Amino acid sequence: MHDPFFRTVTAPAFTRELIAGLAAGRCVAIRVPGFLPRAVLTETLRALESRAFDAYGRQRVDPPVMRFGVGVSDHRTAGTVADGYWDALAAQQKAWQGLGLPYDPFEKCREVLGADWPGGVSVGRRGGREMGAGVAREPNHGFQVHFDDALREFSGDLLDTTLVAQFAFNLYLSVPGSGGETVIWRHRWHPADETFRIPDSYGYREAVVGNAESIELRPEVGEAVLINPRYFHAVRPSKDSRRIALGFAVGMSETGRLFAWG
Ligand SMILES: O=C(O)CCC(=O)C(=O)O
Ligand SMILES: [Fe+2]
Repeated sequence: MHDPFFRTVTAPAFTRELIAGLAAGRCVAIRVPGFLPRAVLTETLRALESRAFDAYGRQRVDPPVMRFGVGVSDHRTAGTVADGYWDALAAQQKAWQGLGLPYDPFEKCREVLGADWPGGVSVGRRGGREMGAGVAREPNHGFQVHFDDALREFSGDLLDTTLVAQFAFNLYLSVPGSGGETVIWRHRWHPADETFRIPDSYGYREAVVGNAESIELRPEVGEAVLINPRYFHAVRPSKDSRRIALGFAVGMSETGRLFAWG
C-alpha cells in the first residue's frame, strides 16, 4: 500500500503553500530545479573545488563526509552546543571570505528559499548569537541511514525560539553521473530503532527501516531540495565525480518564522 502523502513535489519555486505542506506532512520533499542562476553555481563550485575540505568527526561520521564550514553536529556535547562551535564559526567565516566570492551563497539560498514566505528565512540564534549559516558537504562515500531532529539531538530548544517543524535544505553544486542518490524512507524514529544504531555513529544499520516505503531522489546540478529529515534518509556512495552540496537545517518557529542553521 502506498501513502499518497509520501511523495516529492517538483515546482518552479518554494511557495508558501508547498513549505506549509511539507511541515504539515502533505509531502516529504520539495524539489526546485534551477534554484540559483547557473553562473552563481559555477562560480561557487569553482571556488570550493580548489579548497581543502575537512572531514566530520571520524568516529561519529564513518565513512567520512568531507565538508567546508562548521556544522553544529560536530560540536554537540551532552545535548548542548559546546563553546568550540562559536570559535570554529569565527574561523569558518574567514575561510568563506577567503573564497573571494562577491556574495554569500548561503544568503542567496535563504533569499530565494524564503521569497514567498512571510518574513523570509533568517539565520537562527542561540543565546543571542547567530548560528552558522550552513556547510558545503561532500558525502562521496554516502551518508549512513539517519534522521535529523534538533528536538532529540539537543536538550531544550537549540535556538532562541521553539521549533514546530524542521527541514533539511540542500543545493547541489556537483553530482556524480552514477550513485549519489538520496533515499528517504517512510519511517520515523522509534525507541526500538536504537538496537540498529551503529556504535558511536550518527547512523543506523539499514535494516532499521524494515520494509518501509521509500523514495529515491537523484539530485541534479542546480537543484535545491527541502526534505523532512525526521524521516530516515541516506545518501548512496558516488561512483564517479564529486558530490558537493550547500546544506543547512531550517526550522519553523512557533510564530511561523523560518530559521536556518548549519
Ligand atoms: O545530501 C543530501 O541529499 C542529504 C544529506 C542529509 O542527510 C541532510 O541534508 O540532512
Ligand atoms: Fe540528514
